[in-house]
Amino acid sequence: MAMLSFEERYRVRGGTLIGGDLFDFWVGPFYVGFFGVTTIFFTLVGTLLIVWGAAIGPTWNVWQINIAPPDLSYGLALAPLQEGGLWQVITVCAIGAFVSWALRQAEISRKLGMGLHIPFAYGMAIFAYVTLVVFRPVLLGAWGHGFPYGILSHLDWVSNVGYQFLHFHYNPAHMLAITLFFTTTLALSLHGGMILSVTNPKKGEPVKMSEHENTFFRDALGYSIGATGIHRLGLFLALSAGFFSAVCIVISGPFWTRGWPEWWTWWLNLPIW
Ligand code: 07D
Ligand code: 07D
Repeated sequence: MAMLSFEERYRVRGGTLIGGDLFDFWVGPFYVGFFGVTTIFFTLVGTLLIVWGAAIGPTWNVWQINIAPPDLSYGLALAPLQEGGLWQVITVCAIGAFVSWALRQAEISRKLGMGLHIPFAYGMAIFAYVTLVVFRPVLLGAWGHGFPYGILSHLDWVSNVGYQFLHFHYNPAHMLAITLFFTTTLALSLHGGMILSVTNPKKGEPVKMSEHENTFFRDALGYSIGATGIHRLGLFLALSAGFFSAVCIVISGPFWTRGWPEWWTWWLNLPIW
C-alpha cells in the first residue's frame, strides 16, 4: 500500500491521553500531540541551560563541556544555579523530555491500535537514567551522587564509581546486565543475518520465506524459535539488560558499600567447603 493512502486511513482523531483534540494534528510527517509540545518545551529549555552552563564554564570544546551536580554537602537540597543548580534543573528537563517522548509514543501506538511495547521498551532506558540521577542519589542522601553532564566527564564518573567498589566487574548484577547486552547483539545479528539471507537472494533467485528460516535453525540447532518468538526474545533480552543495569548501580552504595570482590566471600563461606 502506498504510504500516502496508508496515512490517509490512519491519520485519524483519537487515542490521545490528555488534551483531547487540542494538539491532535500533524506538522508535515510529524504527529504533534500534547506530549510533542511538552517534549519540545523540555528539550529546548534543557538544551539552552546546557548552552548557558557551557557559556559560564571554562571551555567550548564539546568533548570537555561539563555540567556537574552539586557538591555532596548540599545533600538533597536545591543548590545555587552555578553550583549544581543548573544540573538539577537540566535533570528535571531531561526527565520531562524523556517521559513526554514515551507518552507521545504511547499516544501514537493507541492511535494506530498497536500494542504499547515501544513506549514500554523506551521506559526501561528512562528507568535506568532515573535510577542513576534520582533513585540512587536519593538513597545515598545527596544529588552529588548523580553523574555529570558532559561527554568525557560522564565517562570519568563511571570509571571513578567503578573503582570506588574496587573492581566493578565482580558486581553480580553488572555481570548479568553485560551478559544480557552481549546476548542481545548475538540475537540481533542472527536475526538480521537470517532475514537478509532469505529476503535478499542472488539475482534471478526467488525470495525465501519462513519455511527456509525455520528449516535453517532446525537443521543447525534442532529448534527454531519462530518469527514472533525471535522478536519476543530480543525484546526480553534488551529490556532485561537495561533492568539489570539499573539494579547493578542502585545496589552499589545504598545496599553494598565494600568492594564487589568481597561480596563473593559468601561463596567461600559455604559450609560445604
Ligand atoms: C546510538 C542512539 C542515539 C543517541 C546518541 C546519544 C547526547 C548527549 C550531551 C553535549 C546508544 C546522543 C548524545 C544527546 C550530548 C552533551 C552535554 C544510543 C544510540 C548518539 N550517556 N556512555 C556515550 C549518554 C551514561 C558510557 C555516547 C546519554 C551513564 C560509556 C554518548 C546518557 C553510563 C560510553 C552518550 C548516558 C554511561 C558512553 C554514545 C543518559 C552508563 C562510551 C552513546 C541520558 C549507562 C560512549 C564519549 C550511544 C562514548 C558513550 C550519551 C548515560 C557510560 C555521548 C544521553 C552515566 C562507558 N554516552 N553513559 O551511542 O563514546 O548510545 O562516550 O543517561 O564509551 Mg553515556
Ligand atoms: C542510562 C541511557 C538512558 C538514555 C535515555 C535516552 C537522548 C536523546 C537525541 C539522538 C542504561 C537519552 C536520549 C539524550 C538523544 C538524539 C536526537 C542506559 C542509559 C533515557 N561495563 N559500569 C554499566 C560494561 C566497567 C560501571 C551498564 C561492560 C568497569 C558503572 C552496562 C564492561 C567499571 C556503571 C555496563 C564494563 C564499570 C556501569 C551500562 C566491560 C569502570 C553504571 C548500560 C566489557 C571502571 C552503568 C544503569 C546501561 C549502569 C554501568 C557494561 C566495565 C563501572 C551493563 C560491557 C569495570 C559505575 N556497565 N564498568 O546501564 O548500570 O544503559 O547504569 O568492561 O552506572 Mg560497566
